[in-house]
Amino acid sequence: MTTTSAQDGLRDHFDAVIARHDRIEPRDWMPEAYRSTLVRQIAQHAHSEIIGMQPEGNWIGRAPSLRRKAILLAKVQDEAGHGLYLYSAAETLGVSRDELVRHLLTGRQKYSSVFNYPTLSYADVGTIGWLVDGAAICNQVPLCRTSYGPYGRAMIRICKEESFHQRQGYELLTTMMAGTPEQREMVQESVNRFWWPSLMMFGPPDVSSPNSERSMAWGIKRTSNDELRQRFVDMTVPQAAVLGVTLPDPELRWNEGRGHHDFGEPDWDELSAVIRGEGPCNAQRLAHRRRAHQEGAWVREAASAFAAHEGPEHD
Ligand code: BYC
Repeated sequence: MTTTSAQDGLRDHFDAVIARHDRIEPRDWMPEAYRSTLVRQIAQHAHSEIIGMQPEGNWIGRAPSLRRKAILLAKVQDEAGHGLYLYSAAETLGVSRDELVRHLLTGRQKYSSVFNYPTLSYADVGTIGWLVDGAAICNQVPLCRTSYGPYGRAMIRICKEESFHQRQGYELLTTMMAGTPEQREMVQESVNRFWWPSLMMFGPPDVSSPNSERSMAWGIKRTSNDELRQRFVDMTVPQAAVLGVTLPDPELRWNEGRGHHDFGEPDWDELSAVIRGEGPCNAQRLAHRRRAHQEGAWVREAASAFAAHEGPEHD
């Protein structure tokens, strides 16, 4: 076989795996653009989990009871775990975790826009669980069937934990809604602030999503941004009714003909600005992460020195 026909054979194998919705594995040949798209998306996802620890972590020291504190601590720790599964999945594509962390800290790689909004009350812990984790589940369940094996397998485990997170958020809000008028007001105010940023988590509309077409052709993404956003709205409206909160969108109504809810247009200029680094907390989130990374330097050095001392079998 000539080199060219060997390469054709590898490409045919890749195309056949994608066509039958099967998995590409780390040692399989893959087009460079497929690899770099995966690194971009998985890294962005991993960074989101790590930066996503901050808004809720803000409330650990001020949780209203020991029980709430234990729940919140466990949840925030889970997010760290998700980040680690995802960095590991990205490493199978030939990038190191050091490199990915450097790209986060220098602002070269992104993380989800939703974590650039402040958490102003304890109700935000519940709202993030309900809406932000709820949106994450909608987005991530189809990713369990993504075409890259290590990413799909990481997502299966993450989704199980995310659905638990979503329920804890909903349970917290249910408890607050059964409390005083001030507590109910806190929940409504929090939902008002997080509703639109949650819809923006799914990315720009399909017509202005530069990556969607290729990512869907490769089976990296299984469902489009708009379709997932619609799924999330349809899932959330009845939950809001049970909770007794109003979703802050005057255009939100059931459309019998479509069999879906119609809803208003998110402010796409706001999403672009937050992605560009101009959201209310972008600078604070990155500064905090850089400081934490610096403060953890001695732990990384000690672990490396220990591994070197113990020999390669302990590396
Ligand atoms: N925020 O062509 P598009 C969690 C970027 S964490 C920031 O549609 P794509 C949790 C996009 O990267 C949940 N950037 O892109 C953690 C692209 O820019 P580049 C995180 C955004 O990749 C802690 C450009 O805009 N989940 O669950 O096809 C506590 C054009 O967009 C955003 C994931 O990361 C955004 N919202 O689709 C609680 C899921 N939207 O990279 C909860 C995995 C778009 O070309 N990721 N951009 O410069 C995905 O599913 C996809 O990457 C997206 C975007 C749907 C987000």
